[in-house]
Amino acid sequence: MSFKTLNIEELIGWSDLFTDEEKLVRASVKRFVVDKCMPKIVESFENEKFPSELVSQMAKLGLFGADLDGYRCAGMSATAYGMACHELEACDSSLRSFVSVQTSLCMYSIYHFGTEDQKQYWLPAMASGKIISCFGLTEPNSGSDPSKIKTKAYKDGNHWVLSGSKAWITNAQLADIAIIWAKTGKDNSIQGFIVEKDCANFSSDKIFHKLSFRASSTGSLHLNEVKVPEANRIVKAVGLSAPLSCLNNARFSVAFGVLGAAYDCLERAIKYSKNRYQFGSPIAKKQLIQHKLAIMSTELTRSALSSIHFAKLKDSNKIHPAHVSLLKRSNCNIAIMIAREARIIFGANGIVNTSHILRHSLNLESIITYEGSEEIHSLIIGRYLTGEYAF
Ligand code: TGC
Ligand code: FAD
Repeated sequence: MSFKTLNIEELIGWSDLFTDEEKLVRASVKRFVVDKCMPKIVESFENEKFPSELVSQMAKLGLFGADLDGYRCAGMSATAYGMACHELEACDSSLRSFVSVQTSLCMYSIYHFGTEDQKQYWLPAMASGKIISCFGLTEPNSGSDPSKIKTKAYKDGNHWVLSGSKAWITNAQLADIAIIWAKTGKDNSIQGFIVEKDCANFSSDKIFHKLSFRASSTGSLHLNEVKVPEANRIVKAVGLSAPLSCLNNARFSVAFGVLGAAYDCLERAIKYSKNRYQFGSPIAKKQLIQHKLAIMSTELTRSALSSIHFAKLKDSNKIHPAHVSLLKRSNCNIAIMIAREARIIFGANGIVNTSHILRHSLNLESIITYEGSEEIHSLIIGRYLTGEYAF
């Protein structure tokens, strides 16, 4: 009997759901990843060094500010941007995170809450990759609960004076500017500021010994009476809802990204199973291996299709924070399950960096925590379903 196998792409069957532009974005990013990123990633991960030399090419692909309109941004659909994140993370989460932070957290903060002057000044330079940014919300004693941040800002003439520390900040050591969230005024309301790296008394430390996100720059930021001009206050970024709306946006890119890591693990696991012989036949012939592949591909397909559904809602401005929590939580759980199963299929070979499996798993261990942990997203969904606050 002749039998035609299906690849993952055919099984998910999502290509007809993409517009020509979305297909083009995905194909261009995939080509960049295969040609330029994959040859570097093993070394970057081992040397704990983000491959900064790729930034200008990311900018040329329109990845910075990808889903924003104007200001030299590409104005892509949510699906196109999501698929760009998918392809980047098929190589390594650090590449997607770099883009999520620059685009969905920092450029979005300025785009959505900044003055026209701030947008004109910062966004084109950020879109071109000439200005790199980081997003400072988390503090050493305030992670899941950002309402308790301690960083303070007070007004002094035409300046604001900021003091405090931020922890676990992606791009901390690479960034030219940091979007810093601080408490202001008598009511302690949260406010966003653009802090430039050369400001006096502003410093950063690298976090060493990470076993996850080793190819990403992660660090702390320290502000000791840092003077920031009034022109760098993000005027409309007031209240906790401001950083939380930036998080909504970035969680969406994370949700698409992690499926790229899962896709890569599944594709490699299928290929490996066909070439690895044990007990006289390829392990692909073993029912227990096929069962794993069936579960992995079923869950990936479900996640991929629901991601496209929510991207369409995002494009039509109908997306709700509960949708984003559902998608981020579910996709991360599925991705980590797929990466772990792929590692098992690879046996001992799965722990070697050059097999690209365990690196994905280790990165996903961070992603299940950052941008709202698994537990926090359960509680967000639970709150919307019941009306009860259980944090
Ligand atoms: P709560 O009382 O619920 O809300 C305070 C105000 O915010 C509004 N709001 C939102 N607005 C927009 N989007 C959302 N998703 C929102 N959720 C709530 C809300 O309406 C209210 O507005 P107003 O006008 O009435 O004041 O706030 P809460 O203190 O109870 O906290 C809610 C909770 C736990 C959900 C929130 O604190 C949370 O999401 N915590 C997780 C923190 C987090 O995700 N941090 C991420 C840091 S950045 C990062 O990890 C980057 S990793 C690198 C990468 O992205 O690649
Ligand atoms: P905690 O909040 O201390 O939580 C510890 C555990 O308790 C978690 O399992 C959590 O789910 C659980 N928990 C907390 N509250 C509850 C509750 N009410 N009920 C049940 N369980 C609960 N932050 C930034 O601001 N900018 C960045 O660029 C950034 N990049 C990051 C990059 C990496 C690689 C990592 C690992 C983190 C990054 N973060 C960043 C920080 C990230 O957002 C926080 O780690 C995350 O919000 C969780 O905070 P925490 O680690 O302090 O954990």
